[in-house]
Amino acid sequence: MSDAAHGTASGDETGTASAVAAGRHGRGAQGRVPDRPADAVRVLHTSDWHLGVTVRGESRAADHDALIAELCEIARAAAPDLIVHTGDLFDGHRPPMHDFGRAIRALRDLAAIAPVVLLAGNHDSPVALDVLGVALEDAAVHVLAKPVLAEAGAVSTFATACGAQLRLVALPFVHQNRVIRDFGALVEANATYNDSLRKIIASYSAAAFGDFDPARDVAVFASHVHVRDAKTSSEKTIHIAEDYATDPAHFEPRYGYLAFGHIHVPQAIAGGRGRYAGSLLEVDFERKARRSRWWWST
Ligand SMILES: [Mn+2]
Repeated sequence: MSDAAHGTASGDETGTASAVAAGRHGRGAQGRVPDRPADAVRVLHTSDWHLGVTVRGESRAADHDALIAELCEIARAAAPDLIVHTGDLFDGHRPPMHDFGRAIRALRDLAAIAPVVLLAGNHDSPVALDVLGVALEDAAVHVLAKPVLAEAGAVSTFATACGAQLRLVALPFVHQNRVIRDFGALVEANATYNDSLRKIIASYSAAAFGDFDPARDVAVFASHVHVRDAKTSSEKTIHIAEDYATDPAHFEPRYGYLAFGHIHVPQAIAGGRGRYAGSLLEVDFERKARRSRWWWST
């Protein structure tokens, strides 16, 4: 249980859906989620749904429906100030129409509980997410379909139940071959990916902390990125080679919570300052099934 003071967001409070349902983390609202200190900001963090994925030729749609329903139930009980989805909403660049509908319904349901920010992962097509954003224009869903310069919408501010201002800094997946195209004014052509990310993150932080008051504000950084030292599952490692890993030191200490997507194994990262929420369901098929998870910071 976190005792996060006003002005901080802590990633201490975590759990699986089953652990929450069993009340292992304390008696919270409806007996399902932990109590929140009156002066804490709460962010529900989910990631890597991979809607449309098939495993050995089998659709996972029924599993997605069940897990999304469970997630919505937890969100209702947790009453977060913000819901962050850190990317790979879809498994493919051309999501099947029924998965597009599934995404619209799910995000609309979540947005009825708290504002939702969705950022693109490497599996997401910017065009598909742009269209999704159009379909959700009337809902409290902020879709970030591709990385942009800091001043073009990387930072957004949300009111919270405790009166703190929540400042969310969101960086969608930055493709290694498109760093120059997306951030040409900021990075050098011969720089390493990690060094380019350092500059991009620094520019985002400069925009976020310009008038930041730690007594009043809480800052959260969200991204679809491979952070160095992340533990990966046995498959698909070619996409997440350590050469392209981002140094956690790039995320300055004023961030109260770091919300990451991309690595499917749920885990604490960056010295415990952040987390990979992990994939909603098993998409990298392994012999030993792993439980789907999500996290929140209180
Ligand atoms: Mn993924």
